[in-house]
Amino acid sequence: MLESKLTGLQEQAAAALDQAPDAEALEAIRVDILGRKGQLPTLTTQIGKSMGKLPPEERASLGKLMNAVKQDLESRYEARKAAFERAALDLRLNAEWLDLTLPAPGTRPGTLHPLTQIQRELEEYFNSLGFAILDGPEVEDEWHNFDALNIPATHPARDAQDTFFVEGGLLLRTHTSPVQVRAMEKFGAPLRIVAPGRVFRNEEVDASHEHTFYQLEGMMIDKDVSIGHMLYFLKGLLQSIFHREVTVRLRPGFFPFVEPGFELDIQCLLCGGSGCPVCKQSGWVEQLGCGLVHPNVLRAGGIDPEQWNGFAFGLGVTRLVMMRYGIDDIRHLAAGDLRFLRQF
Ligand code: FA5
Repeated sequence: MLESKLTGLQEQAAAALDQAPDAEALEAIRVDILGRKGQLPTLTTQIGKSMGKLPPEERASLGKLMNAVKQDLESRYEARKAAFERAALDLRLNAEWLDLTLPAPGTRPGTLHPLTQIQRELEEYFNSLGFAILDGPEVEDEWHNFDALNIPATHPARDAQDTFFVEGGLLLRTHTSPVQVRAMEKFGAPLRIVAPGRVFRNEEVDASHEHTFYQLEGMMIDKDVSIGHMLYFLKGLLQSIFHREVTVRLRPGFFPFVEPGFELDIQCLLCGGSGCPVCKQSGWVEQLGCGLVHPNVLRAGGIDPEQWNGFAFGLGVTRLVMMRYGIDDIRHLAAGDLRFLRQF
């Protein structure tokens, strides 16, 4: 009677343990059958109590059976538990598996900054027309930045370019025009040069004004150079950058180092001329200053104005980049934000 109860429990518990669907269910079955107050301990206590009444051989065989059942169920439990643990480990290993022999994912190639790209295009254009490309110092002296360009210390034009002065009478160049003077000093006439570079002004920063920006200076000195020559090169320059017709406007402009002097504006390509923050609602964006080189400047550069003349221009490369790519705020170009720069 007690024996059959024991084997009945064994049969039912063995089936439950073997078929437990997961680790949680298995644990619940263990508690129900093998736990301290589980079915097996309860039955064994019951059997223990009535054992005294049994003849000794029966007592011994019942005792053996009790142990065998307990061992059987415990080992089934352990086996099932180990199977679940192995499966969980396999799952994790599969998910976390890493092939260290695979080649590393390729690094993304960088791109040139749009300013560099346009600067190179400009250099290529002028180089193809026989202009040399020059560099000049960013920390300049007053002579090259102002005096030699016909802007003496007392001249009000000095105020037009709010200047960062540094120690020792030097300054951060406010334009690339000092390279005109350095080129004349070094090479004399005739001369065809362009000089790209960074310039600095103590400016109020807004959508179209930076305190640090890029210009490209151009100068040609030869015999009988006219405004017609100058316009030929400037139109070619814009054509080479925009690859399409752009509407330009030439208006008189005052720069002490040219006579006559002009400012060249292009119709704003961001708003098509209807007005926006970049063109300050005017429809036009100032791109460059230009004119025929003033005799005083030729003289300062050691060139005889009776024999030679020429034109010069100073292009705002940063503004040109804005027009070319439709960039609506100059500050994007200096910020170094890769999300912005990766577009180019
Ligand atoms: C000059 O700097 C003269 N040196 C140009 C020149 C050279 C005239 C040779 C005649 C002969 P201006 O200050 O206008 O001129 O600046 C030239 C260009 O630089 C402007 O047309 C504009 O495109 C750009 N520019 C001027 N100020 C800023 C600024 N704060 N931020 C961005 N671009 C600017």
